[in-house]
Amino acid sequence: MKIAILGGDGFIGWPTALHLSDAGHEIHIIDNLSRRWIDTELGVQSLTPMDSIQERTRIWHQETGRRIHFHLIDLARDYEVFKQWLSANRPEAIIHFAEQRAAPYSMKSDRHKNYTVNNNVNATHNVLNAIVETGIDAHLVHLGTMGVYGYSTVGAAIPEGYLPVGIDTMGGETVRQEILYPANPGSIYHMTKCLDQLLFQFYAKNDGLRITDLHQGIVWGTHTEQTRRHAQLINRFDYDGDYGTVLNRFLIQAAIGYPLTVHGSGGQTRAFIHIQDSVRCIELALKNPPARGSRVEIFNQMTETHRVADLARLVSGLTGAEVVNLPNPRKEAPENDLVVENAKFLALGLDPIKLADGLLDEVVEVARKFAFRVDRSRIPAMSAWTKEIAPRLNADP
Ligand code: USQ
Repeated sequence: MKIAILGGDGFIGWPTALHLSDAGHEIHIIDNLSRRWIDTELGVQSLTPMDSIQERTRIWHQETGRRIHFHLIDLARDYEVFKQWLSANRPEAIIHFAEQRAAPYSMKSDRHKNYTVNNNVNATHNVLNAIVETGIDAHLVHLGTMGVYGYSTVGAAIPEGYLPVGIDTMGGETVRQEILYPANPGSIYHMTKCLDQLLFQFYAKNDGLRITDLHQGIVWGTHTEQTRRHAQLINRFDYDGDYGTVLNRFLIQAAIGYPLTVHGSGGQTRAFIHIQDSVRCIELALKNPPARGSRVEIFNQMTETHRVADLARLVSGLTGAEVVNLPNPRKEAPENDLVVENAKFLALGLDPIKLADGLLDEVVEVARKFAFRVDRSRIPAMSAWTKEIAPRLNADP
């Protein structure tokens, strides 16, 4: 298949590009390199040393003989350029990762809120608009988030996108139908993914576009089978207070002797998935497109749930790291339960990698190898969800 990977230079985009290229597909990365610019803005860098996208693709060609093409296009701002590219190249599938993906970054200031909304919503709408306008028959696979649901459940499992409801009519009958699960975002970033869902629903209904939305949990790990093949194919690995996600942060903190930064009591329960499974799920979704004219296909892309405090205990037990409970920069429930249905990917053959499988050690090893690159002052999460929370944050645990 000819596949366009929008945001193919990012944390999941890059290993996905390698995985699908390895599987024999023709890969075109479209990226505005914004993630690299944000590193510069924040004054942080990936724990792992990353080469330019051009150099990465050169090494991939040298190692495998396969080419990954790179096109520098800003989807949110260069609609006409993207439309022309689409019209000339006519990919059979488009994978859309091209959004600002950090909740803390999206909450930093009014400017960051505006940027995240403008960038994410425009990028998604431009893709949909351009598919219709060029008339190409591409399956769109979007990386969404578990965060569209909110995380509290009332003992019931979160279904894969759609909630069966019964509506009482005036005539006393009960009509059964399935609705999009009510959106309940916890940050501006998560809110943009909720807005994306409505855009998808409209374009599937109005124009018959074939769309798959992957509601993904928190990714952990860094290597995939392909990124291991050469030092210069290494994936990015974020540890800072804005872009580092909780389990990877704990593993890096443990590796450099920094206390594990639990927000509040650590009673927050979240869904998780290993990066290798993430790229496998994307391939499974590509192989199983919805029929033209059907509703948006939604998968819950996660393999297990864990409480933040339990993860800290696990990492501490593995490494001897100290655990600290910090004031929570976020406005979120101090505790929640979370049960999630994920039967669809399992039925398609996903064999999940679990925390218990021993790959945590591998992440600690990577973290130890590059520990000299860590700026400890960038570890605390300093982006406050509200003006009231800001003064309570403590930079130095
Ligand atoms: N947390 C800590 N200590 C830390 C960092 C985070 O206790 O040092 C807590 C947070 O307060 C939160 C939980 O861990 O309760 C998860 O935070 P996170 O930064 O790991 O994940 P989140 O902000 O939810 O976002 C990440 C990705 C996002 C993706 C989302 C999936 O950045 O792109 O959509 O995970 S999900 O969480 O399922 O919505």
